[in-house]
Amino acid sequence: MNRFSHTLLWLSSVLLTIVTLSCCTPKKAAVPTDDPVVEVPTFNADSAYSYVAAQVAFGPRVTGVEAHKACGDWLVGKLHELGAAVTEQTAELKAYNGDLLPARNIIGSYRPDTRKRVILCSHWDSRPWADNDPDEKNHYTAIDGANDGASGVGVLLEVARQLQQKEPAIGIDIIFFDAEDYGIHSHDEGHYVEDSWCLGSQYWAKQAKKSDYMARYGILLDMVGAPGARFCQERLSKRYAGSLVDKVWRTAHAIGYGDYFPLEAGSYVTDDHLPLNDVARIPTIDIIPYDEEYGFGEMWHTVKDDMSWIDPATLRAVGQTLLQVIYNEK
Ligand code: AHN
Ligand code: ZN
Repeated sequence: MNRFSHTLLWLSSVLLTIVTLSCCTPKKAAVPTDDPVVEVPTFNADSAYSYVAAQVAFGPRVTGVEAHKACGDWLVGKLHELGAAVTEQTAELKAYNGDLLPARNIIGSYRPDTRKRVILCSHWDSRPWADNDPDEKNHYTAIDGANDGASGVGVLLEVARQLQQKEPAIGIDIIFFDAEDYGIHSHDEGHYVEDSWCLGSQYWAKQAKKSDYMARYGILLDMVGAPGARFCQERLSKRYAGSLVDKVWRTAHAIGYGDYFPLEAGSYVTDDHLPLNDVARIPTIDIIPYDEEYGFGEMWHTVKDDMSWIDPATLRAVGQTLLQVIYNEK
């Protein structure tokens, strides 16, 4: 062997080694991650629907009336039965018209021991007046609030039932706010008072601010039951908790509910998420179907807001998205 062929042999063996090494080195993408894929439970829309119906069956849950008291007791009992640690916050809150309201915020906590917490919330009271009804003789009639009130609570009770069956990696506080819908009657403008809506959540947020309570974020559900609902991205949610809006909408699209969650900005809505963001400083979003053309829908604050407006498919789109989000938290 001469010197030249010696070098050639050496070179080819080096090359072979490089080729062999490079083809056998695992690619980065193939490295297994140490995060196991989480099994997310399946939301039962019929169960959620039955929880909505059970609330509506009490009659209008106007803060202070008998049906409100009875439904509040039922909610406390239900959360307890579903394995939550239940606490109640009661306060006498003054409505814009001077009515003194015996308000109850009802809270069901899962894993109350951990500091890693997420809030899921909805209001449970129903509006005392159908002031948006096309028929003016209904303007002082209380509404069923099947969509406006009971739908969000129904979805959250089904989430609670799932939490009882499978413990999440984080703590969850389910909060049912009272006296959201006692806001100024639209034919009573002479009585204008600021912040007449969301009295229960305003109270809750003030107490939370005084305590050492904290949560990573909150998700508010409002009117999540109507057929074909479109939850555009409410603007205060985007402003206060933009990355959470992205996460929730991305999740809805990933599991096939993109039609319910268009990637479009909605309007600014004064709702229970405002005091949570502004006073308690917990980044909170509102899943609410505001539409530029139809507003909150033709049944909004009318006597038509009854069970005929509740579609289990919409409850499922919202509930399954919530489960997907919370079971993926660490
Ligand atoms: C106002 O109409 C000011 N806010 C809408 C919040 C709401 C009322 N949600 C349900 N009913
Ligand atoms: Zn309302």
